[in-house]
Parts: sequence; C-alpha cells; structure tokens
Amino acid sequence: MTRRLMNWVAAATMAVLGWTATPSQAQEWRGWNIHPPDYPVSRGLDRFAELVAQRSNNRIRLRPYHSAQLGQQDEAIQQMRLGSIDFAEFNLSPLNNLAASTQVLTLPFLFRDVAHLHAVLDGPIGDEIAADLEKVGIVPLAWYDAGARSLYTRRPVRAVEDLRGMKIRVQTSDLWIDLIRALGANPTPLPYGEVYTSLQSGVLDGAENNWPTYESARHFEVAKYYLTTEHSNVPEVLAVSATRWRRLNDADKAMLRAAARESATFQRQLWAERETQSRDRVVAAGTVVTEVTDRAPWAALMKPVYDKYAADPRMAALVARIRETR
Ligand code: BDP
Repeated sequence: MTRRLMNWVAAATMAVLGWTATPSQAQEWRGWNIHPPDYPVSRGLDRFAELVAQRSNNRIRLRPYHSAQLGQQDEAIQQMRLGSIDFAEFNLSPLNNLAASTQVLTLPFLFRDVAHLHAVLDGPIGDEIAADLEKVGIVPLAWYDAGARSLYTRRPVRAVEDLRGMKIRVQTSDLWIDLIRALGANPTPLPYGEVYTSLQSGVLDGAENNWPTYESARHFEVAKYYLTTEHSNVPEVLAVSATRWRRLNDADKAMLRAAARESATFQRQLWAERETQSRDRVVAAGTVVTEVTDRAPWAALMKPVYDKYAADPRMAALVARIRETR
C-alpha cells in the first residue's frame, strides 16, 4: 500500500467510526431470532425494541427479524461475532463450544425448578457466564426462558432401552452429542430448520425440545410420541454484538440493559402461559404423552457427561455453587 492510500484508509476509518459514535445519529440495528412472531421470545424482542425506541427518542431503532430470516443459529452466532448482526436471542447450547462455562447451564438434570434457574441466572453465576460470552464478542443483556427439554420420537419410547440406536437430533454442541450418546441413542447434529423434514422422511427417529417449540415448529405432526424426560433446562440469552456495544456510552448501555431485563420479565410470563397452551394444543392434535415420573434412572445415566464436562476445577465449582443456590 502506498503512503497516500494508507492515509486515505486511516481517514476513511476514522470518518466511519466517528460517524457511528455520534450519539445524536440515529442507528438501525438488525436483530436475529429463530422463532415466529407470536412466540414468547419474539414478543420479548419486540418489547425490547419498543422500550429502546422510546427511551432513546428513536435514536436507537432495533429491528428484530423473526423466523430465522437472517439464517440459522450457528451462522447467526458467527455473524454476530463479526458485527453484521447487532443483537439476537440465542439458545445457549450452540454457544457451548465457544464459551465453556455456558455448558454448566446445559448440563442434564441440574436445576430443581424454574425458580432455581432464575436465581442462578440473575445472580453472580449468570454474571460470570455473561463475562465469558463477552470475551467471544457476544454481550449478554438478559436471560430468557426456554423451559425444560424432553424427547420426542416417531415410534413410541417408554423406557430408555427403547431409544437404543435411534437417531436423535441435537443442536451443535459437544455436550449434547455426549448426552444423547449416554442414553444409548445416536446423536445427529442438524440445523433447527431441517428438523421437520428430517423427522418426516425418517432421516431422524426423534428430536428433543420444549413444548412451545415442539408445537410452533409443528414437530408434533411428524413425531407424535413425547416423553417428559425434562433432561435439560438450558436457557436463552438476549445479547448485543461487542462491535455495537463498544461504541455506546455508559448511559445508553445502562438504558439497553434495563430495557432488556424488563423484556425478560415479560418474556418469562408469556413463556409460562405458552408452555401449558402448547402442551394442550399438541395433545388435542394427537400427541401421545408418556410421563416420566422417576427421573433418577435417567439422571444416573448422565455420569459420563458430568465426568467429562463438570470435572475441571472451575466447572466443578460452578456446578457445586449452582446446587447450593436457593
Ligand atoms: C428452541 C430454541 C432455539 C433453538 C431450538 C433448537 O428456542 O433457540 O434453536 O430450540 O433446538 O427451543 O435448535
């Protein structure tokens, strides 16, 4: 590069940075979301956008793109790290391989109930995990609910033996691969958008998810046996790209955090209602539910998962602190 060209590039870069950093300049942010508009996550994001527009006098305009219009989750995570997506709502599982501490939130049979999960997320452990995500370019602002995940299959499964060799879809996460393997099944990582057709064609024997997703993605049409294993309570995160975050002043950061937390309170209420509604809807449509009343034998099978993912001192300490959280 010639010196003149270098000077020009430097001047142009400063102009761009200077322009975006001007607080009075209106900015439009692109937001990624996998769910359809009426889903609790989507309504939470819409609320977040409204609050930020009001409180910034329309200076920061958040535009959530619902229904995976901006791509599947793994691509969206990369785009957010590169700064081409400004905010998003992600399940934590596809972040497991990127930020190790997120794995503790995915671990099977760890949380006693929703109140326990909230106490962990909204306290110091949540802050610690958020700091790790920030290091990889994803700045968490609030935690959204995603309920408990259970297994569902094309053929009836009543006991763990029935799962042997079945191809079960998982999200992109090594922990999830080991978890499904520990059940004797065959874990198959696939993007969310391919699950329906893969269940339909028999490429998959089953998948696992919460009631609202099983219902909204219409997986109940192609895998009608739902077994309430409730094996993971992995939550979700509302986050902003580090590229955007770095350019905000402290007042805007505080405003965005408060708006995100308020949207999470709203999302959590909607979530609780939607879980029951979704379950009722799929049962009315013919889903056969098998209740798992004793989860102890399922939890016992998870020993290799804990041995692998909760063994190093930091992880072991996090798990112990989670168990102690009241
Ligand atoms: C849903 C989550 C979504 C995930 C999806 C999945 O809300 O973020 O992408 O599961 O399994 O429950 O891929």
